[in-house]
Amino acid sequence: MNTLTQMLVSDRPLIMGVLNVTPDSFSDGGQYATTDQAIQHVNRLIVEGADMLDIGGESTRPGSQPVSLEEELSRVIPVIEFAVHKRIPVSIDTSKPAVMRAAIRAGADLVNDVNALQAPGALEAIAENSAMVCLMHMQGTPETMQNTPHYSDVVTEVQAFLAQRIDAARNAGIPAERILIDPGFGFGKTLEHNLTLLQQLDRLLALGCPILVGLSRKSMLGAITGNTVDSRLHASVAAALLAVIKGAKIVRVHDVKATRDALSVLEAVI
Ligand code: 9MG
Repeated sequence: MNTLTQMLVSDRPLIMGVLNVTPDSFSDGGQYATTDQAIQHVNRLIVEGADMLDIGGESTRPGSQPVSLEEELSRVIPVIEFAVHKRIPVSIDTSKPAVMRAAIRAGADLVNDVNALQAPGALEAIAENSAMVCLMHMQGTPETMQNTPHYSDVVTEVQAFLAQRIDAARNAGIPAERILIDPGFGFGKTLEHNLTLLQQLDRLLALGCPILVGLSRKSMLGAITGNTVDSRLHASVAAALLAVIKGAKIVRVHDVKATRDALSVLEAVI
């Protein structure tokens, strides 16, 4: 059993620290765009108590533009190699099969795919390796997803999509123990959709896979509090705690230390 698998079977909620090696991600765009800046941030996230890191080289924020394979690889691979050397489990945030393969070769333990392995060759890239995968729900694409999100019943539809992607993954030869799921807060959802999903997150537990959520600094928290993206720390911590109480196993966060402290209090009580 590797470190990530061991952590997943523990009772403890896990913190995934976000590291966007990009010039344009929505809340930290440009801060860690060079390899040196990104490596310094790896060290900081580890000191603050991250259980794993999610390293991405292409922004998925609403309206973002795709980047080339070469550019994405040059952004993420040196940072993954450094994180692996520091012995922290690494997730690669990508939807490109070639990046998945290169990241796994460099030591990544998890592929975080906001496109749920729907790209041609993505299922095979995971099936032929032993890495885990996170299948996330999104309505539309990052370019267009916030234009007119629409659902008759958001929880039922997200659940049905994730069930279908779990089936596709299993049919491709990926065992259930290697699959995580994520409702995709903010990915083709209005504030009301996001709130309904958070209220009813525990319904997704019926799918039998650990739940990962990303709420950190998202627009829904800005809509609730009126705060700009750089002032959403407290709302992000509250949202992470709520998600864990509603059944999330992993919270994907920018502010690791504050989330770690809040989860320590929660764990001391429950
Ligand atoms: C890359 N990324 C941005 N937001 C995310 C979220 O909510 N979940 C996952 N799995 N990845 C995300």
